[in-house]
Amino acid sequence: MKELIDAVVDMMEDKAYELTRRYIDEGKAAEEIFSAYQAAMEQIGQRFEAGTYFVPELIMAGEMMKTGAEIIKPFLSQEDGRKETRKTGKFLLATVEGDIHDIGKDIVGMMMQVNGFEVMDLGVDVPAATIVAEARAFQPDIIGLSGLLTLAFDPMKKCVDHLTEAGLRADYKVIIGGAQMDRQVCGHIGADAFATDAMAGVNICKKWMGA
Ligand code: B12
Repeated sequence: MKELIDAVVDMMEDKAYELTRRYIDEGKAAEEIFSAYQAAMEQIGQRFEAGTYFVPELIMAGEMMKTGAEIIKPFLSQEDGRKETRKTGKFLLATVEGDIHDIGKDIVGMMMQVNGFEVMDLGVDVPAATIVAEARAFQPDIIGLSGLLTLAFDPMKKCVDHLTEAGLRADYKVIIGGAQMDRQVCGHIGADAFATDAMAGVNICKKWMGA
């Protein structure tokens, strides 16, 4: 996978998609190809922090990740092998207010669908009040909040607090996700669980649903 990671990190768009398709043709697991993109994003983030990459590179990286995910997507359901027709549960998903990162969120939404969840995706930069209102309407089993910025912690907490104030907290499980999440952040926000990768999140949600 190193060749793919390097191609993404070096912004060699065409080469990255060509390798993605080739790996799929060779029968490599879609999950593994995903991980390569994620590893590349990690390196791009480090270059951004070090001041050698700037916002245009982040934007380009975002586009590459999305296109890569589109190529991989059809093979994820095949990989699952047993496309579930039974509904696992209802999942409401949003990137919280102040945060516009949506690549990870979209992957989570996609993985949830592949695993039988009915997903409602509210998009990015979604205020807590909107999430609570949409939860009342959609009646999900689980609310998934995404955020990549440390600045997203407070809006996530606000969302959980709003649910509590509305007397709805016990009605939903809340899972938060994003690379920065850990047990301590989860406790501060008052979520039921956290995940730093999509599959871990899916497994927690499936367990909650007894699936
Ligand atoms: C691409 C990118 C962007 C793109 C986003 C494009 C898009 N459409 O999403 C753009 C250019 C817009 C961007 C903007 C900014 N970014 Co940015 N960005 C990134 C980068 C390089 C990759 C993120 C990514 O897509 N990763 C790949 C996905 C697949 O991984 P993921 O998001 O972690 O998602 C996985 C898991 O976390 C989990 N997950 C995610 N959500 C959820 C939700 C649930 C419910 C569950 C269960 C799981 C789950 O599952 C996913 C799949 O496995 C990261 C660096 C990094 N290493 O993360 C910086 C990074 C997140 N950005 C950063 C910053 C600072 C910014 C800006 C402030 C830059 C600026 N000066 O303008 C702005 C903020 C804009 C805003 N208000 O949100 C910092 C954040 C630092 C911090 N501590 O807050 C990072 C960490 C870079 C860095 N090292 O400094 N960014």
